[in-house]
Amino acid sequence: MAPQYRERTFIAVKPDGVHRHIIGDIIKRFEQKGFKLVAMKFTQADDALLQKHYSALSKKPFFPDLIKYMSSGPVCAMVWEGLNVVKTGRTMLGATNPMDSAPGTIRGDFCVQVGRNICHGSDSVESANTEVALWFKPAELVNWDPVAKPWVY
Ligand code: RTP
Repeated sequence: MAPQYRERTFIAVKPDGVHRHIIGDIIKRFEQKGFKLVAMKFTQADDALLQKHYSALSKKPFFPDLIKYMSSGPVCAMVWEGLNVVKTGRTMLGATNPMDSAPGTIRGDFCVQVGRNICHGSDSVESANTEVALWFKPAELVNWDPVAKPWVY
């Protein structure tokens, strides 16, 4: 398949999304959009992993609370693939602060506070590649061809 259709992003349902039973809805949105799931893992992330994942935010005043929140329960970590999946995935999530997330987006539909904003999505292709490599081993990424592919592209 042409490389532009092989773009990948890292999406994670955060502990509040898991506790509120929203994993299925988030998967459904990405599937219905036409993206392809290539990896998924239900896991309790430790502080070391989360500190690496959010290293760019380490100087922010909310960093300790962010690590505490993200380690407060399991997360559902996923890799999704498809044309412009990084940018489109961010659009589907909505603005970081749910106060500004449009209705119809995941955050716009399911949450109210920035410190409990349900879902993570990579913000660039470069971050996506780093995050996928941080959360998954190469052997955990499944290469497969969905039957519906000719109708999406
Ligand atoms: P994420 O990485 O989780 O997808 O979020 P993002 O790119 O939309 O936003 P970012 O600025 O990277 O922030 C990461 C997460 O930190 C929490 N946050 N809390 N208390 C606060 O002011 C504040 N600001 C950000 C949110 O959980 C945000 O998603």
